[in-house]
Amino acid sequence: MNNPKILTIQDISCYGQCSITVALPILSAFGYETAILPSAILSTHTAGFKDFTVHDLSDEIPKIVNHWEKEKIRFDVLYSAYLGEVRHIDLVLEIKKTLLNGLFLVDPVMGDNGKLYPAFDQSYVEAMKRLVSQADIIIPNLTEACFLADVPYQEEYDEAYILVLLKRLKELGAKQVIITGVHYHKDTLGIASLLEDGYHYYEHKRISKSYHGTGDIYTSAFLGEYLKHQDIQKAIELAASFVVASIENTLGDETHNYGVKFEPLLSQYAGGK
Ligand code: PXL
Repeated sequence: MNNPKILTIQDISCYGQCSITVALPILSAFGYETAILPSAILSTHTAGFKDFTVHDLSDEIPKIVNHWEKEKIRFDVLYSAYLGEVRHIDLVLEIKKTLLNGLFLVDPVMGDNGKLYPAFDQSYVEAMKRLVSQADIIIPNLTEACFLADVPYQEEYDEAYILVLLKRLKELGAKQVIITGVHYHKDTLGIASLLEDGYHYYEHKRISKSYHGTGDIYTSAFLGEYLKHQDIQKAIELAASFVVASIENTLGDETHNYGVKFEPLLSQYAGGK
């Protein structure tokens, strides 16, 4: 795709290195024009801070979309991630119909480590199933895959368990499914996918410390790489290397426990289109 115009819909967490503050710099480093539609403004992300503030933007979104429609603005890529409320999911589905002519990428951000994030409940999971059913590519982590597939989350599992998840997510309607944070061995981590040409597993180094926001970095880097190379398997691998490098760049700084320091790596990593 030449000069794709991207729209990303997700929250603005003002502090904490996630969502739009991650997606924009990464996609910009690839050289892509990226418009934003914030679902809500939060003081921080919800996973590691107490008493965060939330200002919902659901009422503003239809006004913005109406204006864009009048201006005949259209997008080649729609990338949705952390939204916040069921209403946002319906708005994204509407925007897909009216403003998108191209790729729909959904990162169904809802939880981690077997649990939903504080803002979410089962009604959000059910709505998210409707969103992923419309997607060309979805990138859940293992927790999100389990909630979407109605499969109990397990710490220990084998390839057969992951294959069930992948197949169920494809049955929901997603065309290609990529699950992050899958491990078959204790010292490695990897990405399992069910793509147009079947099942793949890409294994990489496991770093024992985990940080917030790495899923957002992964999906944003994946999108950048996918648009650049038009090769989904290559994008899966290159995005994983970027996340590993970003985590390694953060290890050792004990004061930094809310996100990862990916920014210093950006100029070398993406290197324009
Ligand atoms: O990194 C995903 C994310 C995005 N936005 C908000 C979050 C989280 C994860 O916790 O809380 C508000």
